[in-house]
Amino acid sequence: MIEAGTQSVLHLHEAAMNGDRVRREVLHGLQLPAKELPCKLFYDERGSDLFEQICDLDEYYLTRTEIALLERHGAEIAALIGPQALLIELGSGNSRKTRVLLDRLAEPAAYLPIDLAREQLLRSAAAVASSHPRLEVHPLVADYTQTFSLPEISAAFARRVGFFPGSTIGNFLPEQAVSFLGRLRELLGPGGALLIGVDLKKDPQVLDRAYNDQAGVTAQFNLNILAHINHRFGSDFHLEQFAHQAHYNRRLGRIEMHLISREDQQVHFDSLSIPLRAGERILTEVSYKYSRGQFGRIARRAGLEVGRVWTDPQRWFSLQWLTAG
Ligand code: AVJ
Repeated sequence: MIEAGTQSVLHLHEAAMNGDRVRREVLHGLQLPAKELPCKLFYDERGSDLFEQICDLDEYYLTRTEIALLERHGAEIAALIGPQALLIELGSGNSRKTRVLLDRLAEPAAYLPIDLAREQLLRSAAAVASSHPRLEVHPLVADYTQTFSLPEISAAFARRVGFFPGSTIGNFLPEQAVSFLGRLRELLGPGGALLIGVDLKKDPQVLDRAYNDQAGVTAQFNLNILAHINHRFGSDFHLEQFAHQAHYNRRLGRIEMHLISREDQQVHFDSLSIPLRAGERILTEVSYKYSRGQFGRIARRAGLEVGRVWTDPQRWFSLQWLTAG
């Protein structure tokens, strides 16, 4: 616990991280006929930093569109959330969007940001705590894609409200999205609600540009997953032997991001030697783009009811208010 004056403002919680499970996940993915890596491994310190740079790119319309929606409809959103809410943010990153929300809320009871990137989580939680001295801030280092439980909060709160911005829900396969949202509904409990950012279907050219920026930041972000894995598991991926590729798969309605092996090569992971052919791909991320109808069906299958949906004039991005009933 970190003390500020006589007031305790920041309580750090760490879920026991199962490093071995992540290792097995990576190993499994590299041995599949179509190789893949878990996209949560993008976010080490450097990856989180690169992602923030992506958010500021001209081509990456998602972040600025979502922030504009939060600003424009903040009063209405705050009224829906109501006073004394416990705000739980999934994948909080730098908490830029949270501030827009928190600043409009009536006496929020506590803020519980969850993220895997420990240092960034602590930094942004500390910043929120110092600008909101009456707010209890409970950063939780955890992988929210796995089961986790919420820490005890001493503040009394009226309801739990989840905040899941950025369209990170698009990283799940639709079936996984249903089960994830279902678990989230249980976690939020009766009276709970979820404010979620959902990227919408649009001209594939706009999408291709958003994931293939001119400055090459997304390429660096994609390649960094290999550096992170090398650092964490002692493997020997050579980053210069891989190329970034991202494209919109119209049939599946999703961006697919790959790393393509530039030549025949062997990668060593644990005691295994993994062969990669020239041109072979490793799938590093999928990012689904939903129509309002498609996402509504996913939410309902998870037992959530779709309330207000806010979109920008171009209908590129949506913020949706889902209730747990
Ligand atoms: C943070 C998962 C929403 O899918 O758009 C950005 C990650 N990947 N550029 C997305 C990402 C490539 C991003 N999410």
